[in-house]
Amino acid sequence: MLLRCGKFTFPLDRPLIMGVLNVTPDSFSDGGHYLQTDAALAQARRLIDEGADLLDVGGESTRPGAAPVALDDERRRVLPVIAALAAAGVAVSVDTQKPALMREAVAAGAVMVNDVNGFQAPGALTAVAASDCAVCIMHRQGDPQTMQQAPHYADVVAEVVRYLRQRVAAAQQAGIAGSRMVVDPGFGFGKTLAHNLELLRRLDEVAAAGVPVLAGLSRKSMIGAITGRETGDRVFGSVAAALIAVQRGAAIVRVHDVAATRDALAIWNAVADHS
Ligand code: HH2
Repeated sequence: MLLRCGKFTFPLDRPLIMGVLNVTPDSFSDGGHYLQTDAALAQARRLIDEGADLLDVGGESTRPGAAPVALDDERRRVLPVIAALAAAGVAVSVDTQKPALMREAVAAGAVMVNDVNGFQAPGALTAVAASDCAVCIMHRQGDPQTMQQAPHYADVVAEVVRYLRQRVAAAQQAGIAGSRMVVDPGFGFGKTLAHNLELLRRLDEVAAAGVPVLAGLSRKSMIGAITGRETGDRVFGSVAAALIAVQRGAAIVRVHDVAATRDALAIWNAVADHS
């Protein structure tokens, strides 16, 4: 399986590490640390040196209860970082729900657009269709203001898979080739701990659709609920979760702790039979 991301082509014969770079004041685990462009670029360099294959740059927190960010503010936060990283030859993803910013980010050099809203906003699919960037289509139930109030599913895996299939079909209709697509069950987005665990346990069913799966479990509240640790102290739990996701078919893991994840996946890679 190949993933085409603009000028990059990833063979997906081993799991990829997507490093998280939040240029926000309020992200749940690294908010406020990298709001200045210089600080963001220094962190980006660290993540690449630690072994990230690509970086996901976001300017709007999606944590439960997060306030929406105006287009201009989000633009000011992420575009200079994306442009600088792209110029340095880094594969950059933009984490945004706004079609206007999707276009601008791709023009600035982003090679993936990661939309936690599954490209449902009017104009989102057309904003990316004509480019050659990859798209990450994520499932979520509800919006950040309400999504953790009462998540409900009859069968969380079946419903997530059905939704992702529909969005993949919509993306195909918009002219986006399958080789440019990634899907994501959206851990923590309108899901209880039991839903998240069920999704992780049965992630192979999400992967069975044949579209590469991205899993974002890093430092999330499910890790805290199980380990009893605060966000900054969830590295071991997060690495375990990333490893399980890869064992169950994830092609990309989205993580804050790149060095630790890289080592764990190096062991997995050494043991796995890729012949
Ligand atoms: N999780 C977050 C943000 N974007 N995108 C995808 N595709 N999958 C995810 O699981 C995912 C995501 C939330 O994590 P983080 O970026 O660290 O926090 P915040 O949204 O508070 O900025």
